Amino acid sequence: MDEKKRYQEVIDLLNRYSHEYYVMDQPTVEDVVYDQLNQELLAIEERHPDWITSDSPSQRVGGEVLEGFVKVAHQTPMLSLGNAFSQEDLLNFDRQVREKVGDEREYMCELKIDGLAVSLIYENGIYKQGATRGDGTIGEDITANLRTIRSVPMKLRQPFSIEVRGEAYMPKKSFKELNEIREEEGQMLFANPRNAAAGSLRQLDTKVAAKRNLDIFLYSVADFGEMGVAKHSEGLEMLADLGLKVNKERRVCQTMEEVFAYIEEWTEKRASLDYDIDGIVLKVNDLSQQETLGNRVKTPRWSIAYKFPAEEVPTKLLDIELNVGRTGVVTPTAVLEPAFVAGTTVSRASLHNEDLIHEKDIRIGDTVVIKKAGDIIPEVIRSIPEERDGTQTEFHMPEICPTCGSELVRLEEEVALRCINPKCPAQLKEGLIHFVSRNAMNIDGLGEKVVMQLFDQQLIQDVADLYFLSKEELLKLERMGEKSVTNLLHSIEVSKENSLERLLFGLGIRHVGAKAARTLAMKFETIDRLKEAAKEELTETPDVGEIMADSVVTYFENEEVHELLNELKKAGVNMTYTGPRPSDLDEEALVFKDKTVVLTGKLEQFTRNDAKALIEQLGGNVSGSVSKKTDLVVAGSDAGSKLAKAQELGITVLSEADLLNYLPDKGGV
Ligand code: 0OX
Repeated sequence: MDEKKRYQEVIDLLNRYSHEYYVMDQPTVEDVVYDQLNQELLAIEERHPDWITSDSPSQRVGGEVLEGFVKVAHQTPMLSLGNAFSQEDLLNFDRQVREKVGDEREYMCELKIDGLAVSLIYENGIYKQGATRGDGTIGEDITANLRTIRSVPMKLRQPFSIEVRGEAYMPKKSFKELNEIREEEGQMLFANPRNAAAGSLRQLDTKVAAKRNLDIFLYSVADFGEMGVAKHSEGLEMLADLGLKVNKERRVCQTMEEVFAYIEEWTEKRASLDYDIDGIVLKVNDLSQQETLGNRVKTPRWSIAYKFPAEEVPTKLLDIELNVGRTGVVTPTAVLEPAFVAGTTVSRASLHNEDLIHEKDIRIGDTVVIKKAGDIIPEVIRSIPEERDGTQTEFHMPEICPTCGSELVRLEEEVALRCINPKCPAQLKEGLIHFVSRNAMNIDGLGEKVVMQLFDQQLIQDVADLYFLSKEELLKLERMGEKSVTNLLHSIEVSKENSLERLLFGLGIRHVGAKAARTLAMKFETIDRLKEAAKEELTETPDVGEIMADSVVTYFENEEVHELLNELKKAGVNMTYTGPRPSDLDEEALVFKDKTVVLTGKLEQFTRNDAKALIEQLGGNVSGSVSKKTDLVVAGSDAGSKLAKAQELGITVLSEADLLNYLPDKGGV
């Protein structure tokens, strides 16, 4: 036989056997048959290296060493899921669904695989790109690492161009084996299969990823509607028919009773699965109903995740420490004998306030039960009084601040005790940490540890001092070399240009969060105008209530605040709003007012986020998928199915150049 033809035949056979083994879990041939064919493949490829294509099974073993991960923009945002923690939450979800689409709704119930959301792009049926979810808009290109997963087909059964999404995970067995090997080799152990999967997919050496035995389940398509199916369940069958691995434990339910029965069944059976699940996903099965329900910014309204109750673990309460926060609130914190809960070791947990400690009858030295609320925040749930041996002691809040010694006060209607000394070092420190943090002045290279050192060595007392730090002073700090000092000074310099809302938020005025800071900055434009604003003027601002207005007025009445602002001004810190300003545009300029706009293809002049911001500034809403409700589509180069769909539906298509014309400084607006 013609060798080229045989080469293709061998590839097809290997792909078929792989599918039977890795996807269907139903092998039809002995391992030796597979191995022989594989040898034959390698021999042919050695003779004809130029024949090797990226979909050859030989390409799965890795070998490529990457320099880093390239960012990729998702054409359709990769959504995540809202959470439900009780039957009540699920009934609420169902009620909201029925309010919008009527009582005739059915749900697909799926296991919630505890892995990493990924997307796979196939072009004409050939695997082209794999990416992580990232923030949902921009992820990382992990094409090579995902290729090493045997159940990811390199070629679909039909030459479809689709983007499928699913969860890459590490089976429990592979995780156990991996950690056993790592333990023998004295390497750090992975906390759970999820972290191990994430670590494996972030390997730059694809050979390492190839050895990690990862697996995948696919559960959606960027746009199921494009595949000509009417239901999510039909879409999943189609994915399976294409050769993709779809979890078979799914079930369509007509009533909430059926949904609860499914949840109960899997709550019991989850331990017997060979992969971790952390809940159940509910999806409205009808795709047109999904479209009616639509999406929030990051989560769909047609789907929700029920999370299994958190794992509860007993441990010892060794001590209760006191922490003084930025606003002076003194919080008791549990110091615990380290315990492993939901994937990480927990050794501290907030106890919130004295009343709660007494309500839960928690004493120092007790055996207590801990869990992670929402699987993230460690919490002491209760004590086990039966385990007391008489050495336990009751806890009482001190009357004075543990840091500065001034008397603690309980403000009206608050449970918390506060230190109201504005010069309390603990508060000043926390205030400084807040000032430089990401949502405030965003000073890179100024982490908590550096701020603490600067403060403890009395190099800074207030936030203005940051702007008068010298190179010599910084070089004296621990672990600060020439390079980090230069970088830090640069970041400090850059922060002077921040728009006013960052400064306002950073100052830590009570009750003024990041959002309110933006609203205030946008309305009053300069800090001097805000400083003079009367309470009435403040409460006229959207989102600003009485309490916040009082707090702002009181803050700016303070003589010390005036001095601080003068120092900041002297340092050259900007105190004017320079962010986007939709109110500048008159109504006529809002060219996209109330229009739903979809972005597709590659844009050269804009990042996706900038294009989105511009459209929103011009009154529009940006949506991820093209439907009858879409008013406009902006198509960059290489626009694919969305453009085709827009044309099919007769929707107006704009080019990137059209969009550029709307830029305020291009005279378009
Ligand atoms: C899972 C899982 C996650 C994705 C965005 C809208 C619906 N971890 O197993 N997400 C989804 O679907 C979401 N389904 C799943 N089965």
